[in-house]
Amino acid sequence: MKTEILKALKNSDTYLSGEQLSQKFGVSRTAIWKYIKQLREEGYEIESVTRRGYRLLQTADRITASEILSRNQASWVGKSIEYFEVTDSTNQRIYDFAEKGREEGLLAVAEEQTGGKGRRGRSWVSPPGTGIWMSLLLRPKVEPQKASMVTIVAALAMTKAMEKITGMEIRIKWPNDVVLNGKKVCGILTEMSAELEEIHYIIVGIGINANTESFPEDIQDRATSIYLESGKKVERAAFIAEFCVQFEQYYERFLEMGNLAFLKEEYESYLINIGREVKIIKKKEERVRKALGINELGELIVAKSDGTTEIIFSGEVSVRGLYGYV
Ligand code: BTX
Repeated sequence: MKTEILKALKNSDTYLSGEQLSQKFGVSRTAIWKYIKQLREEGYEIESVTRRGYRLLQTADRITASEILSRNQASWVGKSIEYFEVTDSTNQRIYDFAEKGREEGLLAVAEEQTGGKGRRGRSWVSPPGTGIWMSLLLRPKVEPQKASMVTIVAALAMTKAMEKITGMEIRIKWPNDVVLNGKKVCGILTEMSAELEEIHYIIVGIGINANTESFPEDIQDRATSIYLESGKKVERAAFIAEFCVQFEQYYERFLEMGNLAFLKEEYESYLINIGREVKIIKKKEERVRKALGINELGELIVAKSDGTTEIIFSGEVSVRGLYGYV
């Protein structure tokens, strides 16, 4: 209801009276007033003038549940949203919700993370108000070995969404970095709770540097944002909604097929290292190989100098360009 009221206010260039809103939505004027109050608490500036009604003054770039839900055309991904002004990590929030039995498709979003997590114990810089820090809860009925494929699905869905929203050329650095002009614009961290033969749930955590204006010195050379590259601010809620639609399509297809053969070609068309030499780094050991593409499990296929091929599994290695991040 709150989302519907927000939509109505957005679509109206004039005042909407409490009476009009209460008739339109079939609830009392007091109920309307309560929803308006909640929207104000979420940061919306809603003017109210006696005998005229309510008017939305400005739509800040918010990523509240109402803001995302009013745009999300997906059928189940991100149709239930938990919003946090500040939290340690949205992956942690989804973990707690998952343990309480919450439904697949639940999305947690935060304006700011104080303990944003990267892979293998690394941290993710998540300042307030500029990025998109979100995590999605999934409960796929597939074997635990297939969980890493979900990361590939998410990376491709994110790339498509970003391409659509920005019109820019987006690339993927295997397995799951989304790259803009040679720098990391988005990272994905997939975590799982499983038994030997069964997945309880998967948490797909996604960090997107949407409108970030600057980065800490130690990551400046590798990190970028859509704003820094395009000079334009992104409407974050619309972006999240687009991702939900894209992800749902690819993910459902993945569940149907049971592997990634259906997206291999498309994923490879975005793969930044394809046909190039890359460094495969495993702990302190480095090997130089030529990246050929991915297989239907989402693993990287590389060639040695003698032409024989090797399969790289994402779990324990990093892939870098010969002279830098890509
Ligand atoms: P990763 O391990 O591939 O990347 C982490 C590395 O990237 C860091 O060590 C640092 O060098 C660099 N880095 C840190 N912050 C940023 C940033 N904002 N932009 C670009 N580079 C950065 C990638 O891990 C997975 C990141 C997932 C983040 C999401 S946010 C929502 C969810 N909640 C949570 O705690 N994590 C995920």
